[in-house]
Amino acid sequence: MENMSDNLYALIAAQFPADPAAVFLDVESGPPLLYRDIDRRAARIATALAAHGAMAGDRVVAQVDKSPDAVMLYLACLRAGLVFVPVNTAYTAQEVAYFLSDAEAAVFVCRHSDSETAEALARKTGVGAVVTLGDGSGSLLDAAGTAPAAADVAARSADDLAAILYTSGTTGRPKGAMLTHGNLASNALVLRDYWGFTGGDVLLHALPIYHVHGLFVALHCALLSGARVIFQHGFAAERAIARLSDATVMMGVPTYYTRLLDTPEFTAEAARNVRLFISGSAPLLEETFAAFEARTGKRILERYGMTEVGMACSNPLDGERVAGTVGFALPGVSVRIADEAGREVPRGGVGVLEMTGPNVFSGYWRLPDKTAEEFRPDGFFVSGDMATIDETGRVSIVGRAKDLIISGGLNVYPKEVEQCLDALPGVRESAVFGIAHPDFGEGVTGAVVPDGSAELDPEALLAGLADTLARFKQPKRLFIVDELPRNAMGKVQKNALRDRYTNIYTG
Ligand code: MLC
Ligand code: AMP
Repeated sequence: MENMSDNLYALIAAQFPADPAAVFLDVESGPPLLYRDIDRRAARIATALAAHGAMAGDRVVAQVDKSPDAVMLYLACLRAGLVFVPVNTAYTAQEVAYFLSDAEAAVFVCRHSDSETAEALARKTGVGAVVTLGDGSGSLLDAAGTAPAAADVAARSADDLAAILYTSGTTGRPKGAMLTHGNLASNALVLRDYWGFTGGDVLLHALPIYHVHGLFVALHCALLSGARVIFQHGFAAERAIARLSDATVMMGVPTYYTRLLDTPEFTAEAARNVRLFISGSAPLLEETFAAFEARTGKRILERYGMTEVGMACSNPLDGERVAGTVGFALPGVSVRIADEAGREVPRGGVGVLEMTGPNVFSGYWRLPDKTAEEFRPDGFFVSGDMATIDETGRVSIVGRAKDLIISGGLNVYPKEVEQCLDALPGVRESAVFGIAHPDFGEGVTGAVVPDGSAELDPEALLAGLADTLARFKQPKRLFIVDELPRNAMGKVQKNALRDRYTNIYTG
């Protein structure tokens, strides 16, 4: 039975602080967003979306810059029972077209500067309406400014969709992970309590808000505790350091921590008020953990998650934080290590990490076969990460069963990049792989075999990817080779390529 309180928005609104002056988003310029203004603004944006024909359950695709308005758009979608589909602002029009048509978007919210391209995309993909999120004509906020507030929070059950987040995959074709109100609410409550968030916390937020980390993990912890958020437009070490003394918690991908450590102004004094530095989305090197502790006297808390499951494991707030591990399964989450056939391996053994819990997504949007492939019959989701669990239950991620590169906390599936390279004139085949990179953790790297029809130039090949692939997916280095190393079965040996190019970024 539907229960209004299963709408995540209702849970969030129930935690708004009583203090009318309480700040939610403390922005770099302009007035802060106060907690007391959230509901009225969300209700008005909800009305404006409804005026464009968006009804509960419809998808709203948003490719917008990080701003308080973008956060309000998310909250308005929750409130109205709309399914929020955030899209990385780095994605090209070609990439976005896929999401728009696959999600059958009712409304596409874009940047003002993209409105012409967006209109064309919308016509091509059958999207109902295109609106912008800024000043000027066609702005959703203009319409919302004069709109009456939508009356009620939409009734939603825990199983209703709150968001779809697209992740790529080993087939090179993006798939939409369906996250329900129940998934997001359960994970948010667990994290708030596990990490000890209170209304006295101040969160330094420099992450993008189109992925799980910045959108759900960070913002939900703040919203469910009435905490203040120092809301920065992207990560820059100097700007982060300038506000760090006001913060009690910081969340980031490992690149944020290595960039802080590369900045001499980042000192123990600068970090003194921060009770918790949290890292995730990519492996935190043990040397980074150690250097951070040596510099600040604080031990970074590493946690592990995925778009499909939110957060699954975390080092403890009070107990020992061990470098190179991601801690314990969070309350309510069960984890196990299995072999390829799904048989559990003995404690201490290495295998694929599988998990289940109220946080685990309800499947890939309109891909029931793909969904079935990634779940075991007893409901455990197969992560594709290689891991081991020690006798105390502590989990360490030791590798990946999936062919995936994580660059600066962003996933890049080699297959997708290879397909784009292979489609360029003069290319017979290609292989894309990750090489250790001092800033991004892994640098996307490619080897290309010419088909002999033309002389290939790495620069020209990279230019040929500009319109098809987001910048962060484009190889940082490309090598022209006579052939790709293969094993007896004809399979490309990416390990051999990784060995061949091992020092190209670290010198
Ligand atoms: C930007 N570039 C990247 C990149 N980000 N290249 C590779 N990998 C990245 N992650 C490109 C830029 O387009 C630019 O290209 C060049 O690299 C240098 O840009 P920059 O100015 O140094 O980049 P910057 O804007 O500083 O961005 C780097 C970053 C950012 C690390 C700060 O990517 C970031 O905030 N990453 C966090 C991503 C995130 O939130 N992940 C969570 C996913 S959720 P050029 O050549 O034009 O100069 C998830 C689940 C979980 O994974 O567990 O949390
Ligand atoms: P995404 O699909 O963008 O949500 O990325 C999820 C992937 O990020 C996981 O499957 C892991 O491979 C990786 N990941 C997230 N957190 C960690 C971590 N702490 N250590 C190692 N890998 C991580």
